[in-house]
Amino acid sequence: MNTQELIDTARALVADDKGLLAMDESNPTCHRRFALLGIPQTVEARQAYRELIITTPGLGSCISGAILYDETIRQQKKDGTSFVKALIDAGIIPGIKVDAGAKNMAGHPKEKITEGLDGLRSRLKEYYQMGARFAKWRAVIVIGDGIPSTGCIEANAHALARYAALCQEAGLVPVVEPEVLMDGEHSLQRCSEVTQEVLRMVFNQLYSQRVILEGMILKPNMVLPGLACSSQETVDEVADATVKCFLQVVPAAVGGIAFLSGGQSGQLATERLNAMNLRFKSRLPWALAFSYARAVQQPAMDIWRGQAANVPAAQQALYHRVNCNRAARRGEYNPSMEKHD
Ligand code: 5MM
Repeated sequence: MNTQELIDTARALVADDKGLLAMDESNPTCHRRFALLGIPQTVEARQAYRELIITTPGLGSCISGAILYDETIRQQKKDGTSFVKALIDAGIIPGIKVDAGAKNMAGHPKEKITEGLDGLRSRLKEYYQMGARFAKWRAVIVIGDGIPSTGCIEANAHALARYAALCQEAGLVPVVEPEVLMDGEHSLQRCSEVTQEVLRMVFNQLYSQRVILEGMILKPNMVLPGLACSSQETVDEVADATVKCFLQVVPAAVGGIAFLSGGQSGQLATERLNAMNLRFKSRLPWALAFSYARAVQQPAMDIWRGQAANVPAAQQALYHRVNCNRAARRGEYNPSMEKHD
């Protein structure tokens, strides 16, 4: 294991106020999003959409790394250039989602366990040879009556730590993603308690598995009230609750934090990230960055709708969102940017 290479990659992923672009939707997720817009659910459409993203002019000025999916990392642009080379040429580090998805957890109704450890060592070796320098694994935690259970949190945290250790052995920076879902009626306070409990367990397990914290990135949820909660806190209240929670449980050595958007609108995900950086950046031990999928891609997909003629406008919409999020990393985003880029 080359520890310095891992640390350098982790640093590069959060350097220059850039963020990660999550474009690792599995085919079923990608198809669900295509279906809503009447886009054909075919390999050709998936290739065309991913080429649109990767060739967005200026993408590399706001995005440090792109998380690909197994199909995507093997694909090429129409001119034959591999997506991996196109990303590297744009100054973007290729990454890869390596979990096999969140499945129903035996004995734990309504809870999920992420699978994918079997054979992971050899898959990571292949991805490294293909040019990936970081990887991602997502665990899903649901808040509800009597859940999450300790058994679910423990099992997911253990899998995340086993995955992270294997990544570092293979020279890949692990992006560790324990996502507490927004679905439900729970309060912001409840989300904060659950997020803290989950992160505590995750870092205990990372420690047990001897993961080098400087050579990893944490990809967490923000601390938010459930989507169906009657009380929806302000942007500043969310920023305060999120930073307060993380200061309690995330070790200062961690290479960086890159939030998932989790179903927030593009603008709200930007505003909340901006508020955290505006209010706290100078006092935090880690960078607060972004690793959004829906919150940066959705406007572009809505414009594209599978039509080649819409590619330039869709790329502008994608660039606009990543540029707003880069501003949010500096605490310099202003909603007026939504009208005049
Ligand atoms: C939570 O999802 C991750 C971040 O995306 P959002 O910013 O939209 O929340 C994302 O990387 C996610 O892990 C992949 O899109 C997952 O795709 P699958 O198809 O595995 O659910």
